[in-house]
Amino acid sequence: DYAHQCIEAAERSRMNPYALHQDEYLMLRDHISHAQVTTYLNIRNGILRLWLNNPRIGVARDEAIGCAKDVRWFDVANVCYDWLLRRGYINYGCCEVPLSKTRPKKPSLNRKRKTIAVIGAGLSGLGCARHLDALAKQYARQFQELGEDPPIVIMLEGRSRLGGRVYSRAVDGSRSQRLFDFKGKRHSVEAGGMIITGFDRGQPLHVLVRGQMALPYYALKPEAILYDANGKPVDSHRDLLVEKLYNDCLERVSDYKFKNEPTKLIEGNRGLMDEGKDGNSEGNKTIAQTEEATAALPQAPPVSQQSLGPRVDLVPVSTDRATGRTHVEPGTPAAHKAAFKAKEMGWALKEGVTVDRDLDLEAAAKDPTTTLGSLMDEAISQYREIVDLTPQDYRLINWHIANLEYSNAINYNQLSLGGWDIDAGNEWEGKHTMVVGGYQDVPWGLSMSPSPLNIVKKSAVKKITYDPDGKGRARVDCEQYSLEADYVVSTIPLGVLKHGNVEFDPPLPPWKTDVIGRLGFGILNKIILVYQEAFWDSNCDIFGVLRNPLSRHSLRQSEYTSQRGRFFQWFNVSNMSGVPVLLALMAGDAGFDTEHTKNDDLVAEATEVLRSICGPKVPNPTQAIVTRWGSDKFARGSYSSAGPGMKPDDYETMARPVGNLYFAGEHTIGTHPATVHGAYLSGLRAASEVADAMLGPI
Ligand code: HUF
Repeated sequence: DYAHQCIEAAERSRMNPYALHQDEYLMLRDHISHAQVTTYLNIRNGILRLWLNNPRIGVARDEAIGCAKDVRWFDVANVCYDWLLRRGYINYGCCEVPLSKTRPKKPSLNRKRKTIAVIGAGLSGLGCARHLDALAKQYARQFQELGEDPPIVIMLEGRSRLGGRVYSRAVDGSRSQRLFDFKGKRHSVEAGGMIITGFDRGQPLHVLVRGQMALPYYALKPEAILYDANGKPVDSHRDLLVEKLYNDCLERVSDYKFKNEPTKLIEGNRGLMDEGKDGNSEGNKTIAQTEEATAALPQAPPVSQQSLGPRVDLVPVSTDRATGRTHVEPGTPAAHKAAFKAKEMGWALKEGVTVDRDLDLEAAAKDPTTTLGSLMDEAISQYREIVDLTPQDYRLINWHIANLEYSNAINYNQLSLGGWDIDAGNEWEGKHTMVVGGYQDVPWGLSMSPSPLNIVKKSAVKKITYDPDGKGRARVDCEQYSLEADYVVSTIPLGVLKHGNVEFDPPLPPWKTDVIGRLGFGILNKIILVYQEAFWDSNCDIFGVLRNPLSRHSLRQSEYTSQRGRFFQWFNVSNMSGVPVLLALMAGDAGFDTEHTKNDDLVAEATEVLRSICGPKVPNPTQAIVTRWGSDKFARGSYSSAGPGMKPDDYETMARPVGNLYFAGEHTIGTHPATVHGAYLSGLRAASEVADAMLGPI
C-alpha cells in the first residue's frame, strides 16, 4: 500500500515513478549508478507522498531524509530533497515552511541581501514570488554561508487588484433572487480564467484550492445540450455522427504536422521513460561512466540522439465540450481511407462513391501558408464529395470549430498546423471544476498565506534595465518609482510584450523578439447576464448554440467564420455565484468583434438567442457585463496560441532568461500554455531558475 501511494504521488506530481526526470538525470548522472536508480526513485516518490498527504505543512529536510531508511542513502536523499524543493514539486503554495534546524540562531550582521523584482501579480507572478519567499526561508543557512541575508522579493503590479487574468467581477445581486447565503461575501462572476481543467490530486491548483486553502468548489456537469439556430435541441444521433466526422478531419489534418520533428512537449519525463532506468550494467559505475563506455562502442548512436525519447504519435480523438481542448491518444493518423471510415461511422456514401475513396490533402499541406484552419477547411470540403452534408451538419461542424477556437482564443486559420495542440497529452484526469464564491480567492490566498507578500500595486512598469551577462544589477522603472534589483522576473503577458510599450534596455535579443512575434495572442470574451430568477433548466451547467452563416443555409465554409463563435457556448454559473447568472462565450473572430460592439447590441443578440431556446418571455437581464480583454492595457488579449509560423521549441525559448532577466507566464510553458495552472507552474519554474542563480546548482 505504501509503495502504491508513492507511485501515485509521483504520477500526480507529473513525474514518471519508474524513471528519472531529465533534469534529475542530469543532476545525478555523476553521482549514482544505474543499479542505484531504483532506490533513488523510491526515496523521491516517498518524499512526494509525504508532501501530497498534507500540503498544508511543507516536508522538512529530516522527514525527507527519513524516506531513505538507510544511512548510506542519506546524502542522496538530501540532494533529492533539494531538487524537489527548488523545482517546486514540494513545499509550494500556501504551506507552513519548515525551517531548517541548523538555521542561523541570531539575526545576522550581514548587510548584503539580494533583491528580486517580480513584475505582475497574476498567477505566475504570485506563484513565483511565493515560492521564492519560501526558498529564501528554507535556505537561510545557505545564504548565510554566502555572507548574505535571505533575499527580499518585491512584486510590482500595474493594476489596483491582484490576479491578472483571473478576475472575479462583483455582481450586484440585490435585484436577483439569492440562491444561497454567502455569509457576507460578495457575489461574483469570472470575467477571465474560470475552469480548473482536470481537478485531480496533484494538479497544482487542486493542492492550492483544496489541500491548502480549503475553498468550496463545484465540478461542472459535462452533459451539454446543443441547440440549433432555431432553438430546437439537435438530434443526439446526428450530433454524434457529425462529431465523428469532425474528429476524423482533425485526425487526417494532424498527419501533416511538423514532419520528422517531435510534435509534442511531453511533460517531465513522460517522453523520456527509459532515461537512466535500471540497466543490467555493473552497479559500481555511475550512469555517466556507463554511458561513456557505451558511447565508445562502434555501433552506438551519436550522443546527441541518445537522450532523445521515442517519438510519440498522438492522434486527436475527441474535443472536450466544456473547454474546447482536444484529447489525444497514441495511434496512427488516417489509418483508413476516408470513405471507408465515414461508412464505419454510420454515414451513407454519396452515389457512386466507393469505400476506397480518400481525401487528398497533400497539395494543400505543402503550401507554405497552410494553417490548421486552411487544411481543415480543405478536408471538410473534400468530405462533402464523399457524404451529403446538410446545412445543419455545417452548423454542427462549425460549432466544434468555434469550440476549438475558444481554447486557442483565435480563428483556427491563425493556428500553426504543427504546433496548435503542442500541449495535448499533459492534462490531469479529474473533472472540470470552478471555485465557488470567486476564483479571485486563489490569488488572494497566495498573496497572504502563510505571510503577506510584498506587493506594490498601481505600479505599471515602463522600462526594465537588465544585465545580459547576468552579473550586474537591474533596474525597473515605473511612472513614479524605480527599483534596483539583482534579478527581475517578468510575467508581463505576451500581448503586452507584443504591443511594445514596455522598454527593455538593452533591447531584447532577436531570438527572443522573434518568438514574441511568432507566438499568437488572441481574444476570448465573455458576456455575463444576471437575472432576477432562472428561466433555464437549472440542472444543466453548459449548453451550446449553433449559429447560422450570414446567408442562411449557405454551404460555404468561409461564410460561417464570423458567426460560429458568437454566443456559441453558455455556462449556467449560478451555483458558483449565488445569484441567477448566465455566461456566454465569444470565440474566434467573435471574440475580436466584441471589442468594438456596443453592450446594448450584444445584450440584444444574447436575448434573441435565449428567446429562441427558452421562449419569448425571457426578460432583459438586470445586469450585464461585457469583457474586452483586447483593450485591457495590462493584458492586450486573452491568452497565447501557436501562431502560424511557430517553431516547436518557441514556448521554451520564450521562457529562457536573458542575463538576470527571467520570464514566466502562461506564454512561457509549452506543456500547459494558456491556462491558470500553466501560469502557476511557470512561476515555480522561474523561481527555481533564480534560486539556482543565487545559490549555485544543487
Ligand atoms: O495576466 P496575468 O494573470 O498572466 P499569468 O500570470 O501568466 O496568468 O498576470 C500578469 C500580470 C497582471 O496582473 C497584469 O496586470 C500585470 O502582470 N502587468 C503589469 C504590466 N503589464 C501587465 N504589471 C506592471 N507593469 C506592467 N507593464 C482572459 C481569459 C483567460 C482565460 C479564460 C478566459 C478568459 C476570458 C476560459 C480559462 C483560462 C484556465 C479557463 C487563461 C488564464 C491565464 C492566466 C495567466 N479561461 N485558463 N481556465 N484563461 O477559457 O486555466 O477557463 O486566465 O492563462 O491567468
